[in-house]
Amino acid sequence: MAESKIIRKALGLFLVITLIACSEQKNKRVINFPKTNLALEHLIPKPLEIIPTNTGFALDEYTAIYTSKNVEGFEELGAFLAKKIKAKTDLDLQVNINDLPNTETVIYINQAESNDDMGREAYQLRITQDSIILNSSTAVGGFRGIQTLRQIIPETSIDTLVAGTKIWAIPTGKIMDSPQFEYRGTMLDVARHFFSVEDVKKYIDVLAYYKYNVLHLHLTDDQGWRLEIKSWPKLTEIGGSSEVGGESGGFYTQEDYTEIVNYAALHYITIVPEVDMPGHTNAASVSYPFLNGNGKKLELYQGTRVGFSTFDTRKDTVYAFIDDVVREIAALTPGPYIHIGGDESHVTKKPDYIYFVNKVEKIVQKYNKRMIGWDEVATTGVDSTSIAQFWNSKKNAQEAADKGMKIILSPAKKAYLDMKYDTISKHGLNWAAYIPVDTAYKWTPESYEGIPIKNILGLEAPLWSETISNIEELEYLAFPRAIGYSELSWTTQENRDWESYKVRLANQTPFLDRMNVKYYPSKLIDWKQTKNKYKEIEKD
Ligand code: TNX
Repeated sequence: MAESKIIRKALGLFLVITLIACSEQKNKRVINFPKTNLALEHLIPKPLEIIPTNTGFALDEYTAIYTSKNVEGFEELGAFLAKKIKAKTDLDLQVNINDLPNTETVIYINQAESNDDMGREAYQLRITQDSIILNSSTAVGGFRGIQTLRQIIPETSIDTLVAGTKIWAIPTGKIMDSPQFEYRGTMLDVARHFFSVEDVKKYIDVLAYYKYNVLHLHLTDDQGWRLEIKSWPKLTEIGGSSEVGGESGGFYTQEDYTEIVNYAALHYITIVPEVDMPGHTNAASVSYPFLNGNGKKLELYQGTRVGFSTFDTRKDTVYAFIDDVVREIAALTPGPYIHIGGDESHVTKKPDYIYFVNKVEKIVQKYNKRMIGWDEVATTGVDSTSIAQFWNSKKNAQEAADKGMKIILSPAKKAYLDMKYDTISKHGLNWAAYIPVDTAYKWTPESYEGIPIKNILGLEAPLWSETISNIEELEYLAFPRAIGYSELSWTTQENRDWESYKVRLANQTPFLDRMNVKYYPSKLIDWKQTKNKYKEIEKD
């Protein structure tokens, strides 16, 4: 086993050397490169270390992509990169062609153990005039590196001296990179308003470009239950039929959900499913009234109040129900986490709440998942292996840290994507704060509210959907702020700086336009003009 690994490595290395030698020989064209450098004004999140060498790699129709073979995921990375290069430049690059390449430059995505342990998502890019070598020990690291490469391919090509051939001059140098935090997420509330599989996939496309690795789906709430549970079909038949504002709701079949999970996995994004309980459960209780613990008449709810519903925490049948739900969801979810909500259970008595969270934690663990809950769960006897998501209470977050729990930072006044940008925002709420683009970026998760950095698993920016009902409205709130949170969770504090970020953010316009993302064109940013399509919003 070990031997064949060494042989494979040696062959891999040999291939790289041969490819580079070939490409050097063939690189006879005279190209007038503009002086490029790795100042990298398009890169978000900013990498750990960049060493520019001030020449250019010619990406053109004679470039070929090679990858390590027989290592899980690497060949797929080659195909992914080719597809994205096609979308940006219209070049059709070949991947892992067998014959000796008729190419002048190569991109090699190479599996290589690194000497220094920089973690699974680390990668290195070495760009010279003839080759781009992307090294990483894992496919996920390679995937993150590919996003960096996508970002440094210039938007426009330059003409060469050979009529009709264009090149994209990629700046040469070296990039060494790895993320600061292990958990870099956003959350989408599909319960208050439902979003289709296609909408979620489009969101994933953009998140992956900024190196996010988690998408948390808030699947259930008072207004709707959005995931088919085969053993309890009325959850979606009844509970899936409503949403905020009286619109028609919707839900994911298990096949739909699996499609999302698989699409996310192709982008090295983990789906975290949330079933919010014991509060926020009106839709479940309307579907199956024995679940209800508030003694009130049940009907579908289309408003936006919170805190009025609860499960009956003292009934065994309620836990049998939760066992089924968790079992089915765990079976559909390859990621390590299940989120049980636990927030704003205002009508659940405190001892009942504590009893409930501890019982549900055991169920989650029984199905080999790690429990996440909103910060209130830290006030119960939870295990230190469970995770608290800090959204509101500093006291709860500190209690979680004292218990040795890991914490996900999502403070509402800094990281809630559903907060309005300012008083004239078209969508959003403002109960926690107004969060303009600079406020969203200028805070320090590393030392937020005195939580020790060793307890911080990472960051998540939640997008609640009381005020948004379609993808354009989703994009208005999520972008550009989610781009800034990607840098807060990936890049170290020393490497972050608003003035630099502002320029790099302005440079995202061509990408966002190409992806047809209707971001909010905040006046704090001097957006690179492409198409003048934001006039309408600008006037507001
Ligand atoms: C608080 S954040 C909630 C949600 C709302 C959100 C709106 C949290 C754990 N609970 O139920 O949608 O505020 O901003």
